[in-house]
Amino acid sequence: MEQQKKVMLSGIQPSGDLHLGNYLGPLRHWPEMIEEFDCYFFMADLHTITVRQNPADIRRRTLTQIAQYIACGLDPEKCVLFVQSHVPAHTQLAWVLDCFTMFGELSRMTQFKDKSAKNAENINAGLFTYPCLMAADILIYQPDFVPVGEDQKQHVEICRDVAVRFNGIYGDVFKVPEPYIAKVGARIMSLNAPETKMSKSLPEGCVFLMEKPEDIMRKFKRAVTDSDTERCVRYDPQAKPGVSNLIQIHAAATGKSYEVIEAEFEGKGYGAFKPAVGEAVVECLRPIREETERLLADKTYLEQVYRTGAERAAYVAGKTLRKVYKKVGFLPQ
Ligand code: ATP
Ligand code: LTN
Repeated sequence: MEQQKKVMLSGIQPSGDLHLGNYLGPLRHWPEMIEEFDCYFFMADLHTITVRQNPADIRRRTLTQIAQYIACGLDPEKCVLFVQSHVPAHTQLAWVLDCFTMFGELSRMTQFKDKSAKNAENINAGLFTYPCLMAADILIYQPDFVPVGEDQKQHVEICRDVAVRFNGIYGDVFKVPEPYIAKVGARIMSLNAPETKMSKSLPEGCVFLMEKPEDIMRKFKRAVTDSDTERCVRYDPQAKPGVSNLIQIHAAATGKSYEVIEAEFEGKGYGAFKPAVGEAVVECLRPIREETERLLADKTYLEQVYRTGAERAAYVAGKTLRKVYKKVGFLPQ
């Protein structure tokens, strides 16, 4: 009998253009998974409106993100690619999960604390219950694994807690998924502030996937290195956060080990190292940018991809939602 494939799911919000942190953290690993697992990858557009957005930007970024997913190697024939808002079962399940998630649990979420500190004038209910929608995104496909960057681990943990709580009351409805966090690249730091993670909200320290090679080189040449007297290329995140981040980026972009990189730049200093990392990144991103541009010129193809994806996703999501509705006692239609 053919063994059933394990299921994997992940998404990224189209709230900013995709950057090197998104790529070297989770996205780069997704294509390896599509052969081995049944994979669902989506554009988490519903999540973006917890912060005020320009509507035209959401549309443009969502479409670009689909093209980028494909350009990074996610073959739409081999995995399910879709837009979150095209599958209403996510929000339907989210409401149910809202009622099984505690105020105290949500108050402890670091992302909520960070984002509400940054947007003090718009601490809306969606920002607070965001983890319930994320739990619904996940649980509705019954995945075994959720590949994300380290900063999302807490959200996957609350999702597991809610699933266990729900299963404890109604029986085994949800599979309890594991977060899956790659070691190299799990946390790419900002190029000009290596103590904070690379993020679109700090654009000078952030390299975007669609950025021109000359802009990428400029950002790497200006990258903050450390003020220690040693000035050698050595991986030591405590003493040398800036250089260690660059080593990590080089390693993730080229597949070389930290030791090989250290040996390659022994005695060469930061002046030679920074442009070399820039070049490695430019070469790593070039095929992705070119393929994304090619795909964006073919809107009909992209539309067909996300329509088919939404149909396939809705079929699976509908099954879980019907089971949940029945368990909680809603009268069947
Ligand atoms: P924000 O600026 O709102 O924090 P972001 O730019 O960090 O957003 P997200 O949409 O939150 O991007 O992240 C999408 C995915 O990329 C998540 O799985 C997240 O863990 C991962 N990720 C984001 N930034 C990094 C980073 N610097 N290093 C590694 N992974 C990252
Ligand atoms: N919260 C995530 C995006 C996201 C997600 C998900 C990731 C929304 N739903 C489900 C994995 C699984 C973020 O901000 N990066």
